[in-house]
Amino acid sequence: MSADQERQDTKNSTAVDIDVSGIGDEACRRIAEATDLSELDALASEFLDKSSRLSQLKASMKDLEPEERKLLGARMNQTRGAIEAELAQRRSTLETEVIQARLSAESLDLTEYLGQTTAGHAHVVTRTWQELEDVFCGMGYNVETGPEVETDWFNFEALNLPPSHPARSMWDTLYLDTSDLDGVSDGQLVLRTHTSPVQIRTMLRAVRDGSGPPIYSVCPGRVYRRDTADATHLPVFHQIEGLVVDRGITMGDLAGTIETFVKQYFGSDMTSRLRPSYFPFTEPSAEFDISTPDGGWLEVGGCGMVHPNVLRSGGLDPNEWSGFAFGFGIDRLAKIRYGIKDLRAFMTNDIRFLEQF
Ligand code: FA5
Repeated sequence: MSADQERQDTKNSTAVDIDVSGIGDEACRRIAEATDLSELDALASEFLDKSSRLSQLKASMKDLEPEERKLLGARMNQTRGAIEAELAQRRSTLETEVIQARLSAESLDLTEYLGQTTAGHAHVVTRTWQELEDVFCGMGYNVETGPEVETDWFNFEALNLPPSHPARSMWDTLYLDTSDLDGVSDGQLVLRTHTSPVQIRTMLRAVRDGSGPPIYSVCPGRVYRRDTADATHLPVFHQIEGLVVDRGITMGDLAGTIETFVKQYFGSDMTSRLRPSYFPFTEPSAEFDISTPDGGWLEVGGCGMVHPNVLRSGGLDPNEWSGFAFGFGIDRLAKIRYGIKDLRAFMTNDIRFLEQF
């Protein structure tokens, strides 16, 4: 090869090399500046397709010396690799940006700012429930719970109310449709009409786990009746049940407990009285009333000495143990305490009513 020819080839190979670097630099710069995926796709085909400048340069290398072709070929592959890497990195950045933009466009702002900074508080019935628990816990009572769906046995039979006992009509009962339940005959499941079934559950559990008697417990909870809502009745309301079982418990203990509770909850100038009444699960039974400032009396709940048959249902020997029980309506108590005229106000969820308490 002549010196001239050699100089010419060197010039050619250097020119190709410069072009390759220039293309690589330009490609990387434009890829880094691409603002969306379609622009990136266009750049990928501009710089890597068969018709790209790199491919054209490759074709023009056929006239170079093998050694130079090899060197430039390697350089070209390197540049191609760099462009591909730049494309992949930019693609991943742009894809992440697209996802983030979609997420922030689709996210819902569920905070409702009403321009007020006051916190809410528990419903007045819930607060009354909690206050009652506190009073009885302060007197040494435990808090018990029971299910709202009860068996006929717990709700009635174990409480000395066998099937077709006339006193069952004292509670307008909601029965559950059990036709889909294997082995449960109709009329066996009820929405509990009172919290008294928890008396039985408490005694049975105390006997089973050996924790009692003595038993001093209260059970607040929701109860259900087929009562039409009016100023003094709700079909779904709340009761608190009290149960004491110990040795030598008398009606005097019951009266003293009620009086202590009334003074603790309503104030020391309030008093209580018992009036004879009838409940199948207590004998003797009474209604208890509290005094009103105008000298009258308000009925609050029922109570009495636990019937021997009820103690037996709870697994206890009535010759050894005696006890008293009481049950009253939490909603009616809140009504008296806060001077509310109509029980239905508790159910309306009218914020103007609720925020007064
Ligand atoms: C009972 O439910 C008895 N289990 C109470 C009891 C327990 C007596 C232990 C003896 C021993 P009664 O059906 O009277 O009794 O209901 C008790 C209280 O629940 C009532 O005094 C009243 O305060 C409240 N109450 C009854 N029905 C409704 C109603 N529909 N809406 C709101 N409160 C009610």
